[in-house]
Amino acid sequence: MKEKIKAYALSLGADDAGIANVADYQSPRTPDIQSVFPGAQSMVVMALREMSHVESENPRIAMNGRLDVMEHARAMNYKMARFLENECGARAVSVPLSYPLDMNTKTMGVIADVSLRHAAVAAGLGVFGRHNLVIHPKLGSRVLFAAVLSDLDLSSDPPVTEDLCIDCGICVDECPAQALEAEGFTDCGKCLKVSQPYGLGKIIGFWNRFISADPDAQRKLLMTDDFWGMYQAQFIGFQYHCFKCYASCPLDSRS
Ligand code: B12
Ligand code: SF4
Ligand code: SF4
Repeated sequence: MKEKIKAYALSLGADDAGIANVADYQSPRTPDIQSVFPGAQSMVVMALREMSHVESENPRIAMNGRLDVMEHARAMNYKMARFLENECGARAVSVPLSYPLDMNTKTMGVIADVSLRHAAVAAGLGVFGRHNLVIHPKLGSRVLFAAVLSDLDLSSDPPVTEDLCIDCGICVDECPAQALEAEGFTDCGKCLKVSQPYGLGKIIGFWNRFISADPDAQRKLLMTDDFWGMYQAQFIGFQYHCFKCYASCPLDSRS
C-alpha cells in the first residue's frame, strides 16, 4: 500500500514522497493532529523542488515561480486525497501549503495547523538546517512540502539520520533581516518585514496613518507605492519578496 501511494505521488509530479505515522509527528507548537482531522493515522508528505526563480532579484519573477509551485502542489494534494479515498478506501484531507493560516493576535499568524517541516522530518524526507528549514538529502534546501492526512494506519519511512547542514553560515550572513542570528529560532517579526513587505504589519501601519490623516492627506496616501503594493497583495495572498536563506544555501539539487 505504501509503495502504491508513493508511486502515485511521483506520477503526480512530486520530486519525492514519504509517509509518516502521526505518532512520529513531533511538532510541539502546532495543534494536536486529532483536532485537525479526527481519526488521522498517517500523512503522505510530498517534496517539490523550486526552480531558479528563487535566485531572481525581481520580486515578481520570484513570487510568480512560487505561485506556480503552489498551484501545482494544490492540484497534487487534491488528486492525492481523491486517490486515498477512491483507491485505498481511506478518509483523507489536504493540509494547507502556506495558507489559510489561523490568523489571530495570540499566535500572530505564524503557527500552522500542521507543520510541514516537522511532517517532512517524520516522513524521512530531510532534517532541519541552520536556516531552520528542512534540507532534503537530494533536493537540498530549495524544496517545498505538501501533505495529505488520512485514517490509513501506515508506518513511518525511516528518518534521515545524517546531519546534512555543513554549518557554513552563509544563510545567516545572507539574511537581509538578521532573522537567523540565534540558532534554532527564526525571528519571525524581522523576517516578515523583509519577506512580506506588503503583509499585515504594513497594512496595520498604513490604515493607522490613514485614519488619523485629514481628507487631503488621505487622498495622497491612496497614491503611494505602499497602497498599490497592498492592493496587489490582497489578491495574490502572501507575497514573498525574499528567498535568500533558501537560495543562498549551497545544498541544492545541482550540488
Ligand atoms: C508561518 C510560516 C512562516 C512564518 C513563520 C516561520 C516559523 N518560524 O515557523 C514566516 C513568514 C516568518 C516564514 C518564513 C519563511 N518561510 Co514559511 N511557513 C510558515 C508555515 C505556513 C507555518 C510554519 C509554522 O507552523 N511554524 C510554527 C512552528 C511549527 O515552528 P516551530 O516549531 O516554532 O519551529 C521553529 C524553530 O523552533 C525551528 N525548529 C523547530 N524544530 C527544529 C529542529 C531543529 C533541529 C532546528 C535546527 C530548528 C528547529 O524552526 C522554526 C523556526 O522558527 C509553513 C507551512 C506549514 N504548514 O508548515 C511555511 C514553511 C515553513 N515556510 C517555508 C519557507 C520556504 C519560508 C521562507 C523561505 C519564505 C519564502 N520565501 O518562502 C521563509 C524562511 C524563514 C526561515 N528561515 O525560518 C517552507 C519551508 C520549506 C523547507 N524546505 O523547510 C514551508 C514549510 C512552506 C512549505 N509548504 O514548504 N514562514
Ligand atoms: S526569508 Fe529572507 S528575511 Fe526571512 S529568514 Fe530567510 S533570508 Fe531572512
Ligand atoms: S547555508 Fe550553510 S549553514 Fe545554512 S543551512 Fe545551508 S549548509 Fe547549513
